[in-house]
Amino acid sequence: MSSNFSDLKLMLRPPGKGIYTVSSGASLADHLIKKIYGTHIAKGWQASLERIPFAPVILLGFPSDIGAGIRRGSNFGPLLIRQKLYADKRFKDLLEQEQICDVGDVMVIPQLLSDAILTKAQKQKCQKALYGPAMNSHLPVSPLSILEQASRCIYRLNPQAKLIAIGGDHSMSLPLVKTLKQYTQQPFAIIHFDAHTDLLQNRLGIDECFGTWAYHANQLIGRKQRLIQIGIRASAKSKMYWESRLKVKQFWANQILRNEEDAIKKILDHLKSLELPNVYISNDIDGTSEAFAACTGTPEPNGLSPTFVVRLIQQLKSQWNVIGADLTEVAPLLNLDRPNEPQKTLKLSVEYLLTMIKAML
Ligand SMILES: [Mn+2]
Repeated sequence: MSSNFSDLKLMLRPPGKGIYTVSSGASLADHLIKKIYGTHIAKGWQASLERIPFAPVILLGFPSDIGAGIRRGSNFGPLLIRQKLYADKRFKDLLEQEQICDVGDVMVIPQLLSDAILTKAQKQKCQKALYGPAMNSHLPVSPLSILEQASRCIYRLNPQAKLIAIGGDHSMSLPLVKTLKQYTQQPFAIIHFDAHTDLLQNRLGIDECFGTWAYHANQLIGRKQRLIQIGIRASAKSKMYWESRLKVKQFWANQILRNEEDAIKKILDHLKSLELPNVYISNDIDGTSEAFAACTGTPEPNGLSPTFVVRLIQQLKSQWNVIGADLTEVAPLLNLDRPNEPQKTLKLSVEYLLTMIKAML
């Protein structure tokens, strides 16, 4: 029990502090953290960690974009989304009612991806940098590996916990699915909103990244059309190719846009046919049309509408146990030249988070 707490305290940082900086950008995080904890930061964060065993929903930030590969910037997702989230009365109410606790950010060394591709010597050097000279050789150092271990610590402290993670690039969903697979007794389906399939087995020889997580997650949950991809519209291969080859289920954006009501019914009918009580939601903001959320690394036009995404998530709540969720690829510092961006993307991100949190309560 206590080692889970002490490990989390080493691997995580207070909200907004997972991005390492001593000068540029530091004031943004300082401003957020002052808003959350006032002047007693260490005490306030400690109190949040101590609520893990009792909190129905646990919020965790993943400020890393090294798993992405084209336009980066989602490392600023957790910080800038939280600025808006903490200003929202609905979120403040959830905090006050102790329905949710924010345990902070994964501490990110921005040049690292996963420990699996580090040399032993490099890992030791980073362990020393992150955790000091004490013997902490059991602790990982790369963002994806820390996320996996931190989520395990959280489930050990609270097996009923429902984790909601703010990214960060989409590679983050794989460690979360790995942990759920380990700690959830029953099989589960994944509702995956995205313009892209993310179904490569590896990308340029890298197994764990934004373009491959769904391939591995699909393997982990046992295929059988349990991975349900919604909003696909930028794929080199056809729907038939992916569905027959990898036994996923896809609902492409063009089909959904023809009749949203009918699409929701078809998706829920498919989910029912799986006869699984549990669902994980992975929400890549680029599943939503570029018109509503341009601040992302690979925006695509003609995508899902926010009302469709929200309504589908709301309907899941009535019949399924939503066991966890993530919001990924929000990159608020991209497309700053567009009118009203990034405020529009951030505002929508808050709506999506609140909808997913409510679906888990
Ligand atoms: Mn995507």
